[in-house]
Amino acid sequence: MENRLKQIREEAMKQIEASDALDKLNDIRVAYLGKKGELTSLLKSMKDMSAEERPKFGQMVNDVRQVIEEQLEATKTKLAAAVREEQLKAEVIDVTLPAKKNNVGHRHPNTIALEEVERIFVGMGYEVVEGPEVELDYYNFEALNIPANHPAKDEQDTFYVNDKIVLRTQTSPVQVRTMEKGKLPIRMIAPGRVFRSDEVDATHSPSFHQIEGLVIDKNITFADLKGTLAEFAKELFGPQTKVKFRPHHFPFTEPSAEVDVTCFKCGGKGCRMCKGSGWIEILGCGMVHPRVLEMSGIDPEEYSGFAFGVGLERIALLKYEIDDMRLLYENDIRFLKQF
Ligand code: 2NM
Repeated sequence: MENRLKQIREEAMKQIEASDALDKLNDIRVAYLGKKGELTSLLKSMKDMSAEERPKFGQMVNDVRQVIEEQLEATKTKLAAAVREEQLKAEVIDVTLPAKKNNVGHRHPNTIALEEVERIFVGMGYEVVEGPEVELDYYNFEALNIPANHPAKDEQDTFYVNDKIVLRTQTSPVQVRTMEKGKLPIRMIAPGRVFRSDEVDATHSPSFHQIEGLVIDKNITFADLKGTLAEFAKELFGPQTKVKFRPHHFPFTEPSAEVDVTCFKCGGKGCRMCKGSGWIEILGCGMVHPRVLEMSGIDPEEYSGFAFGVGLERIALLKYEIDDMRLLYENDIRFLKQF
């Protein structure tokens, strides 16, 4: 019996040592320590022993059981550590690999031009004010001294929501709303989207952007307007830039003018950019019509002011030498990332 016990112990130890997986260890446990295992059947055969032999042998069997259990436990820990080690090796991350390239977008040429214009006027003390794109006929036309029979009010030119509501055709309604509030003086620009019922081509779109400016204070003269726009042109197109005012007509200003700047490409000699003339038209302006001031509750005897409007796309096309406005709206990344 004792020999058999020694044999069981050695066999068990050998098998445990040779096992290379956790489930094999469990098989060994069942085979030796389980209900029908080797040690259990040895214990059962103790019934044939004498009373003094029995406790001694029982103790020996228990010692062997304990040794096997301890060895199983130690091997289990060792194997589990090995499995974990394998997992870690398989999941290893090479932190020195180059990162996945993150495609960062960038500003649209319209946005770059807008921020440039805003920077210039904010630098001169102007506020940037926004307003609704869907506007009352009153703010878009009537309050700007545009009469009911004016061609700009034709459905050919203006998108009507109904007979009182339009998609704004300029951002001057924002100026009117600001004047109505009654806080003077005013130094503001109103950038934003405007709508006109135009066919799409290289220089037209039914939806484009304008930046309009307005200054109202006591003793504002045409000289202030000229000085302001001359400064603006120099900041936008370079210090050599000169401006030229040509008489024009707008219903909301009197007198009114269109403004040309010397071609920033040829300096005024004449080139492809300015179509040989040396001048490029950039904006419309004038002294705010006394009736416009009056309608918004400002006394034209006490206050005067000037206003101007520039097309944002026109500036972007000029500044970045883009020859077709449609490119600004197609969102082709190969185009957009050039600016
Ligand atoms: C332009 C040209 C001239 C203009 C007028 C006003 C207002 F509200 F004060 F009457 N805002 N903007 C104006 C004047 C706009 O765009 C070519």
